[in-house]
Amino acid sequence: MFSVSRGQFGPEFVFGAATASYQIEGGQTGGMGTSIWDTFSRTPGNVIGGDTGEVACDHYHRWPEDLDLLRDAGFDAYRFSFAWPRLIPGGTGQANPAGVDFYDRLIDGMLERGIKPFATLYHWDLPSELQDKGGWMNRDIAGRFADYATLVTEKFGDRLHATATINEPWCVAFLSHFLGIHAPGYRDVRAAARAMHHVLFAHGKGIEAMRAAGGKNLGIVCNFEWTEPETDSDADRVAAHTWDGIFNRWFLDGLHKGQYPADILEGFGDNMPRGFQDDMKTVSTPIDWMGVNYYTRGIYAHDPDRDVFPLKKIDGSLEKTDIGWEIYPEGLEKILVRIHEEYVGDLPLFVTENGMAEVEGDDDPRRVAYYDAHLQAVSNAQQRGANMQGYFAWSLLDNYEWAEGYAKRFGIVHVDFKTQKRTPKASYRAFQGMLHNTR
Ligand code: IFM
Repeated sequence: MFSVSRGQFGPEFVFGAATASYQIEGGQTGGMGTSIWDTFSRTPGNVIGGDTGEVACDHYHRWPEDLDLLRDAGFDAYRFSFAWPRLIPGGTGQANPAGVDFYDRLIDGMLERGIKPFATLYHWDLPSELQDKGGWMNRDIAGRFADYATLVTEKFGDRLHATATINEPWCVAFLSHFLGIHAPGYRDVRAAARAMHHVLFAHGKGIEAMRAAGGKNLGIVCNFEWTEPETDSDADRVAAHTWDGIFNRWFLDGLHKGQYPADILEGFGDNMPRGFQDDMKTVSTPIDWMGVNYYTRGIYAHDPDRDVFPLKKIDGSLEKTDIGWEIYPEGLEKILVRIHEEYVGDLPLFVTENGMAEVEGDDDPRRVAYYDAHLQAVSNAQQRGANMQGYFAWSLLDNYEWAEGYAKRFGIVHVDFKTQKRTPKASYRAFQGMLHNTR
């Protein structure tokens, strides 16, 4: 049971659960194209256990059961993502009819159950043919993304409650092009600098394209981390500030102030795409809401052995989740209040992902406590003036956790990957209890 109550968030507040296409769909059929995650995951050494998303949760076939789970829990909304290669197999050109049919059925299925569709256009499954042309390193991606955004708006926009362009642009750009942990697995400062800009430029072009096509309620979903220095030394403070710049300020400043932080631009140096300044008006094109994904805090120290961005992550001392992330609900309140006070004022904010990896099992009391504490943090931020409009649990189902494969489980519903049987966990019951109780 949660100690928080539905009523304390206000009558309009939206509760939902989130997933992403590659992590749950499987069903690589019906003319679907391949994505960077298909090839990255099949390359030995990239993913624990060599796991791929080929079958995942088989949501492609089992979606009615999954939507029933959302409805029965009492969720108001479902945050899902479109697979670009399912809708446009090569990334450009005509729509794939079987792909359009699938999302037609899925969206209509939500509406029939009284669930609001919150869509994301891009949750990391880039069509392979676009990667062949340089992917996020190539400025042309912005135009291709805008075309895709237009197609989605024309086919589904009238039935979508809200649409986000990109999920977690930091992961798309830095994690995948500087740290090399996610597809396409680059470890290259020039690749990263380009991707860091092009992902936000594509976001802006996507918003413009959707608006022109009549799309409504448009936003972006960023992940944020509360960042602290290991010690009070000047060097550690600079290190933490730099990480805050790479992870948080780059996206907040770019989207809401139309400029990138000077310290991070200095780190990227002349690797930034020439003339990027001319794109900043597009990057900061007004949005209707902002999504905040939050999981943990990060502690950073100076690292003299590194040339570009001389910092390193320090292992924190707080209780950790099964993926090794510290549990720090205070960070969510602080991030939300910071975004409200320093960046967006009254712009509607949603927590679009929050949750924890826990060892396998249906009884997950630590996850119940995690959700309860983070929901309280959202409520506190609301009391402190942030215009909080909703909260989405990550995730509805145990699913494909990217480079961690199927070993790390974030679901409030257990999935037996051999039989595909779904079993609600205690955390699902906790949401159900709160959502059915209108006090
Ligand atoms: O599983 C991911 C999701 O795809 C994006 N946000 C973080 C989650 C947990 O790592």
